[in-house]
Amino acid sequence: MSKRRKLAVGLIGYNFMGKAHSNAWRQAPRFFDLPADVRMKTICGRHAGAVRKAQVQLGWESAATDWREVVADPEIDIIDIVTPNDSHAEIAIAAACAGKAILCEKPLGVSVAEGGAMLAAVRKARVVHMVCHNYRRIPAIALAKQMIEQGELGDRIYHYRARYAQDWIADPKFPLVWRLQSQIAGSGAHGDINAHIIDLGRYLLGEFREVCATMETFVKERPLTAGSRKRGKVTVDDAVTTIGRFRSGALVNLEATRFAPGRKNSIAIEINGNGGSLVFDFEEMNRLRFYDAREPEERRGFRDILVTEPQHPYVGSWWPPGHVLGYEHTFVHTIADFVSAVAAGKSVQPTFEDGLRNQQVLEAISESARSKQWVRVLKSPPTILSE
Ligand code: SOE
Repeated sequence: MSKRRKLAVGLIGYNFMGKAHSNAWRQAPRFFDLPADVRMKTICGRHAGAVRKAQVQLGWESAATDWREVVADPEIDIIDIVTPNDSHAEIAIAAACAGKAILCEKPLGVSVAEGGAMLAAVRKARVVHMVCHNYRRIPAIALAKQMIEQGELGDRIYHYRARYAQDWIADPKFPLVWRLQSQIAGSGAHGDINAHIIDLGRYLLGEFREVCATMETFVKERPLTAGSRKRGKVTVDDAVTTIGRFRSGALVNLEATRFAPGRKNSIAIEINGNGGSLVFDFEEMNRLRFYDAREPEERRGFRDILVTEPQHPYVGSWWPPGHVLGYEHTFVHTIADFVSAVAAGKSVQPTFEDGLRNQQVLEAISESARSKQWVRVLKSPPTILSE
């Protein structure tokens, strides 16, 4: 009998996403029938005390303070990157050179150039690569994808409207954390949460053709740290609004903001086609609303699909119908699919190419906001063409 493979993981980073990913590495093999086992080998972070605490709490075998050591570890098969955005490229490229499979948090890098270099590196090394756009694997979103593909919204999509709204920095006294500094984050609400609804648009409806956008930084200076009198400049956007068009001709309306008091992590999506409409709201993530325009007129109306049936994507591995899932499950699903792909040596969406295409849309939007012009989204980036 052939020995079952065990994939050893090195997680670089340990804060919010570190927790979400650690939980997923632990849960994925417990709930999904995976072709390989997972070994949570090393967690890495710059601060020895904090990373040691995370190691114990999150259940990793060992802790390290230098990511290079983790990437060089011959026992490690997978590098999972959950660090601030400006370090994704360097770590991913080194991991690819070391032959590791890579899961990287979004946004892929801080620019199209970085994304292109990352994609070139993983292609050259022939390693499995994935960007963690976890919301693709909300069962209701995966169901929406199936329904669109099966033509339930008809054969022509008119609109994709998506709003990602948060309020965690709406208070002007909130300090200048790394997410508000362009040299680390690349951009603000744009790369952080607009990236998610761009990804969902691409996943559900295909590539963007052109965009026209505006951005605003409502609070231009903030305390350097909580309660401090010293202030620093906010160098990223607080909100971004975009209209655009997919290559299919469908129209796009996007809004991403961290200035929507009361909206904690709202992702509201509506898609309209000639056969009907779909509505999704992350605050009720186990539901998908569907209007079938082909039903007899007198019986038409939005129907509420509770996406907790075993036939629904991912749900069969969890609880009986009606026992709802949450945010953390989206990471478990992502990691379950990633482990299967790594074990089989196969590609898994969203790949670094998806990450790069996302980055191209992000950059076109930034360029439009800067120039106050419509901007075409590049079809294929020069870095890929010259590979
Ligand atoms: C912070 O805005 C954040 O944690 C994002 O970085 C995540 O990608 C998003 O899903 C939740 O909010």
